[in-house]
Amino acid sequence: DNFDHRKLSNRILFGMGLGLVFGVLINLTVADQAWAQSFLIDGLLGVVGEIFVRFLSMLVVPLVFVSLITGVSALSDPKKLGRVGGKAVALYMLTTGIAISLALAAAVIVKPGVGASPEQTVEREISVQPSFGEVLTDMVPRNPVEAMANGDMLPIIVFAVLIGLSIALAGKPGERVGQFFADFNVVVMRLVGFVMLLAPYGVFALIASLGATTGLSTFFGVLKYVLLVLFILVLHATVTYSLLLRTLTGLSPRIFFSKMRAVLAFAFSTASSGATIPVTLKTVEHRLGADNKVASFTVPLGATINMDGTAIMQGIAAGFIAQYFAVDLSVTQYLMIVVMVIIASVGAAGVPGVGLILLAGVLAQVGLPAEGIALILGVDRLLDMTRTAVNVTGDAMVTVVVADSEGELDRSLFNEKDGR
Ligand code: DAS
Repeated sequence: DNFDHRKLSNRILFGMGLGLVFGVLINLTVADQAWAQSFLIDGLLGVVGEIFVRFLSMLVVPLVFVSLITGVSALSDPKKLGRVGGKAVALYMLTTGIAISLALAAAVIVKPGVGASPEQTVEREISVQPSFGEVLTDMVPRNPVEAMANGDMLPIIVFAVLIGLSIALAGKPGERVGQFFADFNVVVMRLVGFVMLLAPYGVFALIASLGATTGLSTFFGVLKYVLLVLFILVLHATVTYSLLLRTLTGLSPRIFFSKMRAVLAFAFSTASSGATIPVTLKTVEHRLGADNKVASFTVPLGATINMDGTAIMQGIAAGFIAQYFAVDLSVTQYLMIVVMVIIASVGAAGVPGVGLILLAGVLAQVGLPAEGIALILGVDRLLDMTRTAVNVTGDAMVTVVVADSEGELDRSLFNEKDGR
């Protein structure tokens, strides 16, 4: 590794703190002045933040493609791949099921939508999410290069797994190609390290622009909704994941979360599970001890199909909107919401704001007015950042559990104090 993780994590958190102070200062003093908007917010902060997110996104497709081929081709037998995939999908569905159930229970008990008075709504185009059948057919790329160009994660995963499997079964030529990808993987991982060195500056800019552009007034009318989503997000991440990690592996959740600091900071700052994949992958492999054979598959898969944080927001938002429009949801409708949210999270790519767009499909399924989304639009950026951090935490936790169950987790590295 080309840097000290602990030092970097602390510098990233410092960058976030400084960014928040700087952003709030701008918000309280000059945010309403044109020069501040153009030079400071859109200029300096916007440009630095966007460049940082692009550097991360630039690495996602090459890293996922190369590490997945490396991981799959290194697997002793393809049956193991099936077990790893099966366990990962089962755990991803389990944690998302728990998440949406917590969310709906909370919405029914707390009733955030009753008596809410959100700031005026804005119209927004509502895109329909893919049907389950489309999600399945879209998994097979018509043209793998097109899938890579569009950053469609699932077809890239399918293509890379097939390549990896054929390398494992192709004898001598396979060995040579496998070695090439293994070396390439080391190179791309090294590049991830360099990009991570930019992180303190990148997260500073991203958090500062959040602080500078968030109008507190948008929160007042829907504060119960915001606080309830944040509460359930933290509850799910700390309780559900800790319980699963402890009961399924006996490993310490405290060590897990302390080593996940940098990943959480990236996910929160970028609000994109996809862009955070390089950092999630590097962390689960080099600090939590999960072997690439497992992590290279479960991390990109999780970033795409496992979105517990998103499920929590969508469950509470559905409850909020139903209550706001005084619609009494039946048990069947609640079950429909659970099914739709889980399907929506499978098809969604881990990019900023995707949870809110998919919410339209969930609402439509249970006959709730899609314009209800406009009620919670203004506060969604902060919630998106937080739920993305939960999404990636779930991906990392499941990766550690699956790796451990396959004997592919270096427990001594997991328990090693930080600072490697
Ligand atoms: N921002 C999405 C992600 O990257 C989550 C969401 O929009 O709900 O996971």
